[in-house]
Amino acid sequence: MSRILNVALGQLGPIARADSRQRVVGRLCELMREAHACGAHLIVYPELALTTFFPRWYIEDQDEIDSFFEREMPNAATQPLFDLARALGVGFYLGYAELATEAGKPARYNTSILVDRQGRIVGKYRKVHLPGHREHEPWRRFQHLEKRYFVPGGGFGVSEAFGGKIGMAICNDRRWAETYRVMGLQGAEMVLIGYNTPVHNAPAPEHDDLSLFHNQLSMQAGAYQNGSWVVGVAKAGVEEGVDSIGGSCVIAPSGEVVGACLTKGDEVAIARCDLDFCAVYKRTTFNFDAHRQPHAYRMLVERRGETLMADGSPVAAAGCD
Ligand code: CDT
Repeated sequence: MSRILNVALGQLGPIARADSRQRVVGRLCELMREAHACGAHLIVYPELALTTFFPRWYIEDQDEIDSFFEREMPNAATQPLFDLARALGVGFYLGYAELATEAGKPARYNTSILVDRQGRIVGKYRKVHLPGHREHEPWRRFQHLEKRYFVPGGGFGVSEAFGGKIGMAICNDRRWAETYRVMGLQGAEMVLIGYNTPVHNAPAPEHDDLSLFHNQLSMQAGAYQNGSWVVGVAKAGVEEGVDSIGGSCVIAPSGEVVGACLTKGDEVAIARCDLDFCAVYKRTTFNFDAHRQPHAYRMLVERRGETLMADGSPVAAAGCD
C-alpha cells in the first residue's frame, strides 16, 4: 500500500448565523470536488464547520443553543457529504458541535470525526482544551463561551487509517505541547486540526498582531518535536463582525510548511505527504524509547499548573518533603 497521502486543506470563509446546514454542506461538497480534481485522498475542514462560531454569543435559551448542535452523524443535512466522499473516494475530517446522551443526560462536545475513503466514520475526537470563559463578560467586543457550551473530551487517540496513524485535535489544543506528545507516543504520523481563531484576543490584545505567527509556531513545533505531519485548517475571515485568521497550512515532520492557503475565504490547497518521512525523525532525534526520561516528567500529570494539583487541590497542600 502506498504511504503517500495527498491531503487537501478545505478552508472555509465565514458562515453567517442565518446560513442553513444545507447551504454549508453544499460549500463543503464543492471544496471536496475541487480537492478530488487535485488528486486528494483526504480533505480537512475546520472546527465547528457546519455553523457560524456560536460561542461568540451569550445565549440563554437552551433550545437556541442546541440548534447549533448535531444529535447524530451523519444526519439528513450531512449525508450528501458522506455520499460524495464515498463516490469520489475522498475521506474527510469535519468539526461540529455534538449533542450526545450520557446516562440519560445531554452532554455537549466540540467534536471532530475522521471519515475514510468509503465514507465510514473511522475516528472521533472531542476537544480537550476548551478556551475562553464560562460567564457572560459584556466588556468584551465578543464572547468566547466554549467553557459554557461544551464539556472537555477525555483524551487524544490515533486511528489506523489512510495507510498510517492519524490523530485529531481541535483549535486551542494546537497550542499545547501535551496534545502532540500524547499522540506522538501512540505513533501519530499525521495530526489533523481544524480551528476558528479570532484575530482579537480580548484578555491580551497585545497578542493580536501575533495571532498568525502563534498559529504557525505551535503547529511547526508540534510537528517537528514528534516527527509528524500536522495539517491545520481555518474558518477564516469576517464572520458576523468578528475577524478570524486564515493561515491554513500543511507542516512536514521537518517543521517546514509545504502547503498553504492564500486567502481568507473558501479555498483548497493540496500537499503530497509521504507518511514514511516521519520515520527518520522518530528513529533519531525524537526516538522516544531511546531518549525520553519519564521519571523527570512526573509533574506533567501530577499538576495542572503552578498552583493547582491535577485534582484541583492547592499545590502547597501536597507538602514538600
Ligand atoms: N476555537 C478556539 O479554540 N479558539 C481559540 C481562541 C483563543 S482563546 C479565546 C484558539 O486557541 O485559537
